[in-house]
Amino acid sequence: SVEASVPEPQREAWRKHSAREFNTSDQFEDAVVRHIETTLARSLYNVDESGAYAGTALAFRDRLVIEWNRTQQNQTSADQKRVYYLSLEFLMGRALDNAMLNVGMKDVARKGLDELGFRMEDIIDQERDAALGNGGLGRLAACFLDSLATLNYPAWGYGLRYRYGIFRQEIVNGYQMEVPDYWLEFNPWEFPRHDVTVDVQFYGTIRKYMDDSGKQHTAWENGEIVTAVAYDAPIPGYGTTTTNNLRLWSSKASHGEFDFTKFNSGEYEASVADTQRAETISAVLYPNDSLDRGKELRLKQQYFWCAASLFDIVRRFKKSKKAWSDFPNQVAIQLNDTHPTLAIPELLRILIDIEGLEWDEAWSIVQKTFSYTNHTVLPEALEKWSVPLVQNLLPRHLQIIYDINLQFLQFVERNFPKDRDMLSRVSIIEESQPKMVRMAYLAVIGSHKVNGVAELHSDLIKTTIFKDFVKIHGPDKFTNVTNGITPRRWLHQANFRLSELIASKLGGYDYLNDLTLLHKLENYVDDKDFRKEFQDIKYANKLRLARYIKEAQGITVNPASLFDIQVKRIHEYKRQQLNIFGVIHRYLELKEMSPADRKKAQPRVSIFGGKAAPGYWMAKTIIHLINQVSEVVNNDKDIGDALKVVFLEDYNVSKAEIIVPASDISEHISTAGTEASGTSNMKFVLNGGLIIGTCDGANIEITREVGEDNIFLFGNLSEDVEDLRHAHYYSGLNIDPSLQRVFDEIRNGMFGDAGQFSSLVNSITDHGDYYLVSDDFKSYVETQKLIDEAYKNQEEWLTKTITVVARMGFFSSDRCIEEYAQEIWNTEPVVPPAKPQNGA
Ligand code: T68
Repeated sequence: SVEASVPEPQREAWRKHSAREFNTSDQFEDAVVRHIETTLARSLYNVDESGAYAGTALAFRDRLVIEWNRTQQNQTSADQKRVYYLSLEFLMGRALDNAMLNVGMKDVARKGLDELGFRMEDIIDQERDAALGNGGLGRLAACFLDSLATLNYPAWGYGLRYRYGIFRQEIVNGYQMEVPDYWLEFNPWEFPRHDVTVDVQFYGTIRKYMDDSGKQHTAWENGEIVTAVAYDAPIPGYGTTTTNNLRLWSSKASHGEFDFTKFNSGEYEASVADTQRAETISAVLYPNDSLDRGKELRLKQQYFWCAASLFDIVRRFKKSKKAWSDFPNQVAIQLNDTHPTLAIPELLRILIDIEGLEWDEAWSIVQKTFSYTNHTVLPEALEKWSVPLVQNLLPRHLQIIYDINLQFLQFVERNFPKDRDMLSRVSIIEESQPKMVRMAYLAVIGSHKVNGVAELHSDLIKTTIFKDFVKIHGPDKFTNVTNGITPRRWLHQANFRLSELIASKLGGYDYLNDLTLLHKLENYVDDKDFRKEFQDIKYANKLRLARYIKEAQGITVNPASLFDIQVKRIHEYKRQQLNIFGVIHRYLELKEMSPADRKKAQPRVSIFGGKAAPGYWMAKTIIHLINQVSEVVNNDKDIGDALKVVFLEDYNVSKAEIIVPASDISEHISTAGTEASGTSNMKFVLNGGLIIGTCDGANIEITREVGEDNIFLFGNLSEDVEDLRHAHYYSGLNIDPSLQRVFDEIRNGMFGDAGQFSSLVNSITDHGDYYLVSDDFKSYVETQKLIDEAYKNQEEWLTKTITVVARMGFFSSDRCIEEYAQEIWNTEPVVPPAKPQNGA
């Protein structure tokens, strides 16, 4: 704790021995060798790259820890409002390269490692990804942590320390297989805090009682207790000493290893089983990215994490001895989607049942404290929990939810007496069989602000899922914060040569802290040397990816081809099927050409990557089709370099860092109105790739920034989607002959057993084509033609790619964080303390 302290007479000794930071490569080598020889008990006779990675990571960790402690002390004494970002997912990727960059000692480390006989790149490559997330939502949380620290906001992330992150994807005979990701074997970045624990209750009973003064109380008791143990990881900012905290909770049985009453009465196995049941809570990340499955263990995870985090936040607040009315001035809690919505009734429970506040005061504190980010309008992804399930697991919370609902519905009834249906439409409780708790409604009602993640998306939530709530609460409660990405990882780390080139023109790396400075690059669009270097960098990045493709998939691709990349979770709404049908169409056209014409065609490599949720058969079928097409096309002697198809196994953050800088074109082709924002679209463009995309999510704002001439848009607009679906239902589909041909060839077995793909093709031809593949196919294929043509003019293409990079300043996650801080959290940065001399 911050108050506990050594008495003054002994402090001198502490200061004298206080940890020293390495500053030279010599000191760095000292630290590495010491860690390898003592912490790891290895030596120069048996140290390999993994050992050198461990030694390097531990050396940098030492430096981070010093800044981290200093930051935490400084933020506590600054006594300002803290932001708590509650997210079930933090898709962090690797930490070492980022730590080196932010600590600012990468060159020192490079030299040191070289002297010890290792290559920096190989060492960085030894680290496993921290893959505690599914996709965009989890990676957004990671970018936000980076920006919060960089901008000196006092902010903590709270999440779960899963023993298994997102599964590792293996492709066997063209099919996805899932392998558990046990990532904790060696994780130098986390610090177990065995002294920071919270006991979390489940099940149990409710007792109402009256105290001596006649006041009514409610107690929740006799439940099962599971202990949450904190594991902390330092989050260093770039260009600042601010180092924030990411606290992840791990579950374990309460009261030590075993229930000793059972142990003593001979029920040894039962005791071990209890222990394992407790540990199961934080064991595994659910791998569904846009589907709500309503599993009890998932609800347990959510409550376990919310209860532990809230207890921790309240404990910290109570140390300040401030009045409860000050809570919202000290604490802002951001709910990353509805996953942490139970934090709302949990804070009410703490304030009312434990701290003795009245409902109205507690409710006002809650609403001022929370804000909620929505990431989807897809109905199947909106979280609902069955009332009987919640009743059993969290009986007190269900009561509180009913109380919130009652107050809310009474308010609605008073204000909208004529709209009778409104009550059932907006009720937190859906009157179905069984009844369901609508978590998004609870999150909206319990928050003071609700935001979408791109302009179109934020407009859509106001006109669709939250339409009634706009009427009830007024439009000001709803706002937009368009997503962003951290340029440190997604430009400087992933594409160092480009970052270096930019810095050489902009007079240094200030642009990494103010991405809008990129606009100055437009002055160099016609600069011959700049153009040459820009182009060389793109080629080198493509070469690097080509090498990786060869090594990982055994496929030879020509880096001079147009690289067309779609990497993201596999989902029908993201329409990888549209892409692969387009590839098949291209293949059929190439087959028909004369060899001379084929030679003239623009060579292309179609690259796919992404995981399917293990139970999502259609997505798995799409992966299978891509792999089958790859097999046929890549082995067709007629085709050669004119077309290659690659499915990159096990797409993750560290692979994205290789893939993203290598695109000529990337695909963001969701059915209009379905992709809330997308963030990889921003990453690709920031690295000088162009987009083929629909008018969806952040594509629209990217278009506004880069200009319509510098993006390839196609397809129907979101306002037409409903009519088109209606037309499919009542007048049938309109399948373009070119698409029909693709279907015919699939059904004729060109890509193997047609039965494997019938459900996929039939979902379009016979089952309504919900995602409008048939409506957009023609325009998609035509736009791909335009791209082939445009790419042939390499000079114009280059101008476009330079121009788009210069215009991407808006999409930094730093800008997002400033918007959240000003519009939603009402927080200020805390200036980090000056570094003391001698590194103490
Ligand atoms: C994504 N959502 C959006 N969800 O799809 C994407 N969902 O458009 C947006 O850019 C991104 O969020 C950031 O705002 C997700 O990634 C999930 O991963 C998810 C996980 C569990 C349950 C539901």
